Amino acid sequence: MRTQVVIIGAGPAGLLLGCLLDKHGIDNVVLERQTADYVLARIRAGILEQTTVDLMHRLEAGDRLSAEGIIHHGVNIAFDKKMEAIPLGASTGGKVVTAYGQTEVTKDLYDLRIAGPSQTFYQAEDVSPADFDTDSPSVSFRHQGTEHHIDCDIIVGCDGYHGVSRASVPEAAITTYEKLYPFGWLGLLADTPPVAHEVVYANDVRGFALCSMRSMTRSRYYIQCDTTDTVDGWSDDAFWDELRRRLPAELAEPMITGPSIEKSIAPLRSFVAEPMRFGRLLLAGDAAHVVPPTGAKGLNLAFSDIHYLIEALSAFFADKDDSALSEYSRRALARIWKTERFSWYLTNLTHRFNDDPFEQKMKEAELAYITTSEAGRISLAENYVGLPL
Ligand code: FAS
Ligand code: PHB
Repeated sequence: MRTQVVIIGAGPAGLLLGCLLDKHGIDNVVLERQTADYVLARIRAGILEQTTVDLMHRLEAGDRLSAEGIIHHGVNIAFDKKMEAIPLGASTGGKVVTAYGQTEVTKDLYDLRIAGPSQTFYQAEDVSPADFDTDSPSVSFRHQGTEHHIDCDIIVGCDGYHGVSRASVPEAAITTYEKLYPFGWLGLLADTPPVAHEVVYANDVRGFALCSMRSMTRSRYYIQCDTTDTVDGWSDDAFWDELRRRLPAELAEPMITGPSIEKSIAPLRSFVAEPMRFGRLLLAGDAAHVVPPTGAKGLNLAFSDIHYLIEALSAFFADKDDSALSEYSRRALARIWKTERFSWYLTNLTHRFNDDPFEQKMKEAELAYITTSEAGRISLAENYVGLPL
């Protein structure tokens, strides 16, 4: 087999890139190790920056998003049992964010992909990129018992934090930065009306809590939990009781609870790999960086990588212009590091994990500052809606 681009991973980054390459008439193959059902069932992110929404419309894959997405003009910060609203549009020239699950984004891209001209192999086993330090890279894999070998010009690793792409790069060629947080997020999805129209981040003495949604009848909640916690150790009732304890009365009292339709625990880490190009192998999305979900940035950062990458690949294949590919890493990392900072900042500010009384007083002062100062609110808003591309 031969193609121009092999994409490893059919998560949101891989599918977005595959669909954009189709639109640009660049041959490509996507290799995904899981089944399509498995990928489409994953419950993850929920808040989209405008740049992400724009990319979906650029592909004409944004109709359901326009119909079902919930526009948020603000975000809420709760502490000391009171809630402060931070307007987004007022201080960012009208920018907003949209509540629309990553699950739905992936489904919309999947539907577009399978209707397109290019091949996507699900349940691709032992995917192995090779010779990406030459002008003739290739990828081998097994599918339904048959060994395959694809010669290509470019390999893009969109295979997430645990993928094979970054792991295939010689250790001496890559530098990684990582921070593990001493807590996790226990998430619950329920067919109950959201307790608030816009996202609420709560810093309570008992720990962090987050109130979000997938629609006006489906809520998404998270509470900070110990890294040793297990889903089985949290009954639905225990989750709801703890969530309400961490919220101001104006939210806790009217909250409608119900049976969970999904419950999971996610570890929190900050991670960046530099650079993001190794000859003819490029990394994008969680394969290159991970943020704690506190800033709702993981999915959006994956999309901004692909925004830079499709420009570089179009120039490379149109004019054999390698300079744009060389610029990819620098352009993407500039936005990645600023977003890593915001996600790390908001995680530290809203979670309880350091018993140092002085640290706690600093957090309380910062919360008071960003909710009462125009400059503080603008800074939080411009990061939350997403920094310019
Ligand atoms: P993904 O990890 O989504 O996709 C990678 C794909 O590559 C997967 O389908 C995987 O099966 C495949 N793959 C891996 N290894 C392979 C191999 N060797 N061969 C072939 N395929 C391979 N972000 C938020 O903004 N808010 C959240 O609340 C949030 N919650 C999260 C919860 C969890 C448990 C995780 C893991 C992430 C969460 N994120 C959240 C971040 C998440 O949304 C990611 O940023 C987003 O999925 C990134 O998309 P991709 O880069 O496509 O990576
Ligand atoms: C979500 O809706 O899943 C969500 C919202 C905001 C976050 C993280 C996750 O910061």
